[in-house]
This record gives sequence, C-alpha cells and structure tokens, in this order.
Amino acid sequence: MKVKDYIHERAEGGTMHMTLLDPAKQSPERAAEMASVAEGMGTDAIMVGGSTGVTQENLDATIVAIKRKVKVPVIYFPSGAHAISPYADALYFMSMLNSVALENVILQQVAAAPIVKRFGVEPLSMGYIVVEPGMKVGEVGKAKPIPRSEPGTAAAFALAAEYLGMGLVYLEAGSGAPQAVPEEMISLCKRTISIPLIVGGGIRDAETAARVRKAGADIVVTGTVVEDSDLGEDLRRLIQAAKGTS
Ligand code: 1GP
Repeated sequence: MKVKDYIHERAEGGTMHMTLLDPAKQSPERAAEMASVAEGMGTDAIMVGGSTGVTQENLDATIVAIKRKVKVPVIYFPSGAHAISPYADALYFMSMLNSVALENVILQQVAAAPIVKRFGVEPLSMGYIVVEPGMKVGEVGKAKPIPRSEPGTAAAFALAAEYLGMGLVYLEAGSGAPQAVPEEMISLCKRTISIPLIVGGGIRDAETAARVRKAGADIVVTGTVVEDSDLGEDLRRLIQAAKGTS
C-alpha cells in the first residue's frame, strides 16, 4: 500500500501519531530501538529528519536500522536536497510556504525531484507552514513565522496549499518550541481545508497532545519528548492521548 493511502485510511479512523527522530542526535541502533518502542505504544509512522546535521551517511544508516525493526512506514522529513535516502518508504515533498527564501519554497525541490524519481521513493506533497516561534527550522529556513495571534493567516496559507494541489498541510511551531501551535489556529485550519492536517512542535505531554487532537489535528508529531524520555509510561500516555485511545 502506498504511504499516501495508508495515511488517508488511518486518518479517516481517528487522529494519528508520528514519531520524529533526528539522525544526528543518536546512533542508528538507538533510533531503531526508540522507533520500535514507539511502534509498540501505537505510533503510526516514524519520521526521520532534522534541521541541521543530517548527512547522507547518518540518514541512510538510521533509516535502514529503523526499517529492520518496525513495520510502520518510515517517512523522510527533509531539510533540503543535500541528502535524500533511497531507503525511506516515502518522503515529504514539501515547500516551506512562508519562507522568504526561494530556495526553500521551490529551488531545493527542483534539485531534489530528479533524485526522488531515480530512487523511486514515494513523494508526499506537503505545504509546510512555520508558526511562531519557529525555533531552529524557522531560522534556518528563513521563515516569516505566522504570528500566534493570526489563525486566519495560517488558514489562508493552508487553503492556498490545498488549492495548489498539495496533499498535506503541516503547522510547525518548531522542534523544542516552548508552546505548541495555538488550538484556535489548528481548529480554524481544520475547518478551512479538506486535506489532512499535521501539527508538531512543542508537544511534550499527554494533556497538550490531547488538546492538539481535539482542536482538529489529523496527525500529531512529537520529536523532542521521545528523545528526552526513558521510553516509559509517559510516552505511552502521550501517544495514546494524541490518538484519543487513552
Ligand atoms: C519538529 O514538529 C516537530 O519538526 C516536532 O517538534 O521536537 O518539539 O516534538 P518537537
């Protein structure tokens, strides 16, 4: 089954949870262990990526190690065309819609497209929208982050992504953000678009994950909390709260 169909099918049945692992932050073996534990707790896919420090070597090694241990899809979440893995089940073919740098809106994608085709990795078209504070990804991506007080601006970006034919929208507060994307912004985007809505950045506990789900996220992404956790009951509670299965 294509990853796109898997996402659509699962998201129809309720909110999904995806676990983000940065290949620069731990060994491939440790990443595979984390992915396997998260899968056992109900995570629906593993995303691999990071804003800085991703190399072809650590990316390939991490994806290969994870794929040996888990059955859920492994999706590459790229920061540019410099590293693309043939081993991922799919990759987000994404544009940072509110970057002021053409590089991040379309030029990296032009560089990546022929490589993705050659590798035969499934592209998942996605509009990426950085919300304040945006953290490292906002800085590196030269984003003009959407102010937290402007849900209407985020919804207009999300609708533009849908009208451009993109299959997914990602509202990103930035990895390690002190606060997640505001609920009002999530719910307005959800009411405005008809494609799946991904929300990530700053979701560190079950309560926040539940609020993000109830606001309307179709996919809740957590990264930092998984890296920092002991892979114990708190993580299980968070994944279940994100999915509404607790
Ligand atoms: C970052 O949205 C993801 O791209 C996850 O953020 O690391 O804060 O969970 P956290």
